[in-house]
Amino acid sequence: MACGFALNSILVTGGCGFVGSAFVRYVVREHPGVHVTVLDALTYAGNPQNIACLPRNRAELVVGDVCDAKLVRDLVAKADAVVHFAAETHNDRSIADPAPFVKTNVEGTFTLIEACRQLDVRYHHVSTDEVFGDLPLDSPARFTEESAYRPSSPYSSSKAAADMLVRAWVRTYGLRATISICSNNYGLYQHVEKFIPRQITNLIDGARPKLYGDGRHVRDWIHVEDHSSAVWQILTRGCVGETYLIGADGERDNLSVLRELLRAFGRDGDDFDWVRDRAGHDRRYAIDNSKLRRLGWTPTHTDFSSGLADTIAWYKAHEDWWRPAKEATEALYREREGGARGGCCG
Ligand code: NAD
Ligand code: TDX
Repeated sequence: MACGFALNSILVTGGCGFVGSAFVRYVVREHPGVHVTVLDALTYAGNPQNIACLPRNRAELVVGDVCDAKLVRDLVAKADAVVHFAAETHNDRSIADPAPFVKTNVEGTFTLIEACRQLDVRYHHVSTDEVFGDLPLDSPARFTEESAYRPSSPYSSSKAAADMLVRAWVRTYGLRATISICSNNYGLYQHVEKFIPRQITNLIDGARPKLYGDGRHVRDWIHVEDHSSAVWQILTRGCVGETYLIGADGERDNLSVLRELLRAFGRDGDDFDWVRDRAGHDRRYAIDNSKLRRLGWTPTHTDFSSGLADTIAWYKAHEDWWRPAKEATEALYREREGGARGGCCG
């Protein structure tokens, strides 16, 4: 399988979301010869402000759906490569209403890979470590490229289904594709529904953070900038047909992360609410990133405390960005949590 790839023009789906927009900003900043076309449906999670600072001659936004086969084909025809971030991404939403997850994550991926195979365009698929299900708390095991797919939630099963389509298109049609599987991202521009921004914005508002279950669930945190550089490395240096795991050795349990946030706001370590656990809540994720390191990638934002401090500072300075989504997000959470107490103290 061929390694190494040069490009002038890329199509990035979901480029107005958290991770996709970080990638677009990264490419515009680090790779001046590359033009980016963003295809984004601007769902509740997409915000054009995330890329508004970029020059129009470098990054152009097309508002549309990845399930729109004609639009997708027209855009793929103009690109040297496609990087597919667009997805429905929140586990809690997927439990409440799985339909959009199957539609966007499975049918959207199908639409893109069909266009890429018909036009013979290089395709990079962005996936998540949640496709592997979870690991026990009391074991040093980590996910590798050989781990079995065992997704737990409607979200992760729709992502796993999409990965399977890509793998089959590689083998059957020779689609020139790579897949990356990343752990939990944190950083600027993350929607306030997700764990870290939800708690930061609660603390800014003087409200109590919310912790699910017993708080011992472990996530392997990576800064979104490191995810961007890893995707670029795989897109340009990765071997077609291969899957690469992305992670930065950042395992932390939710209670420790929450206590670090409370400390940063000068609040007592117990000043939060235990709330009802997520159904099917995965216990632990952990990534073995050896294969990607062998490809020449190393994470640079490895000081989690300093990354978290920068993230807090950004949310404090950008209330205009997150405020419009906050109340509606908390209203959804109030419905989900229904006043119930958590598994630990409830
Ligand atoms: P996000 O929810 O912040 O953004 C998703 C983006 O996709 C939004 O801009 C939204 O408008 C767009 N979108 C949704 N449906 C669409 C459709 N039908 N057509 C076109 N655009 C559509 O998500 P994110 O956290 O940035 O995640 C991006 C990708 O990275 C996803 O594929 C996700 O599975 C993967 N990923 C995320 C993380 C993480 O921690 N955030 C970790 C690993 C992998
Ligand atoms: O209020 C909360 N309290 C809480 O304890 C929220 C919103 C979450 N949690 C817990 C649940 C998880 O154990 O925090 C952890 C992180 O939750 P999320 O931010 O919802 O992330 P997670 O479910 O781990 O999935 C994330 O990482 C992988 C992204 O949302 C996915 O899109 C990505 O694929």
